[in-house]
Amino acid sequence: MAKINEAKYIWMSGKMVPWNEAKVHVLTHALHYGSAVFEGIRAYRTKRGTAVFRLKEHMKRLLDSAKIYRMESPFTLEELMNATVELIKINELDECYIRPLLYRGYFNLGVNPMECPVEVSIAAWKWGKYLGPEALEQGVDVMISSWNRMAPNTFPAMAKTTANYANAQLIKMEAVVYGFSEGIALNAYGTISEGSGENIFVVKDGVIYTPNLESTILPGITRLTVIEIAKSLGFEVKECFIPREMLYIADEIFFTGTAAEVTPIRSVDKIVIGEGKIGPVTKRIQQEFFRIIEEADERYEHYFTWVK
Ligand code: PPE
Repeated sequence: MAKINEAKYIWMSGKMVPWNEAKVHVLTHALHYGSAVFEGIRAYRTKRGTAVFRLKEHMKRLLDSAKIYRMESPFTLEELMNATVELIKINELDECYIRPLLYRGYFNLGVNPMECPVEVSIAAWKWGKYLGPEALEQGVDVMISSWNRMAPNTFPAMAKTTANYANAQLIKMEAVVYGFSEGIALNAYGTISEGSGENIFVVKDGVIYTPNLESTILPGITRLTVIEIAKSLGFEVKECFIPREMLYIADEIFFTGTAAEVTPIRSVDKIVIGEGKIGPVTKRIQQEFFRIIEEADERYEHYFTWVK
């Protein structure tokens, strides 16, 4: 992977700070105890200008994640949304990935985070294809991880906390070391949860399945979008528990995520899925996803927050 594509400014608790000066103290609470929540958002260049995709839903999820961890955001939903738009403008980005972070800052150490101030940063930069340049067309090869997702009532999966990504890193590193693009984790019940940074969908006999919220997943905003798109195209979508072996006999499988967008999976544990390339249902949904964004389809106006 190439080095991060530096932009000019990072928004830090209300100020536009030059990229190289956007620093924290080494005793920042979040650095020691995973006391941070974050988001990943994309802004796209559409035919009607640059727009942030589902910004409100992402910022709501950020504040929900904070609430679960008893963190009070010093900024409102509207302030965070406005800061994001201002940041994209000042950096003169026409498309980018956006990373808001709410974290416990510098004051004292010890597990109890309550006295540490809650700080907020938002960064934006250009980020290419998450699972490699050919992933969207060719599909990716994945493995079932030997690591499970968190058990219920341990680390809440519905909170997008940095702490959850310790588990995600174990899943991702194992997959990469073994020569795969990504790992899929089972949950504590032994059924499918999600990839290290993506939700998962399975197509079997024309029906689309995706793990339910009880399966230990992040409630993905791309997942939600894809469910809406699939239903609008006339597909039946079932949110349910999915057994591991259902992946092997699926007609198609694909990942969804802000970074991964809609990425087909062509093999799992070296078992070829369907024809071993992007399948017709995945293709239809992927095309519709990118069409809505490229055209900034007015029927989906609520998906877009305009930058210019
Ligand atoms: N599950 C996990 C564990 C996850 O991290 C993501 C996003 C998703 C599902 C999909 O959620 P959504 O983006 O709302 O559709 N992962 C983010 C971070 C990836 C990273 O490497 O960092 C992302 O895609 O931005």
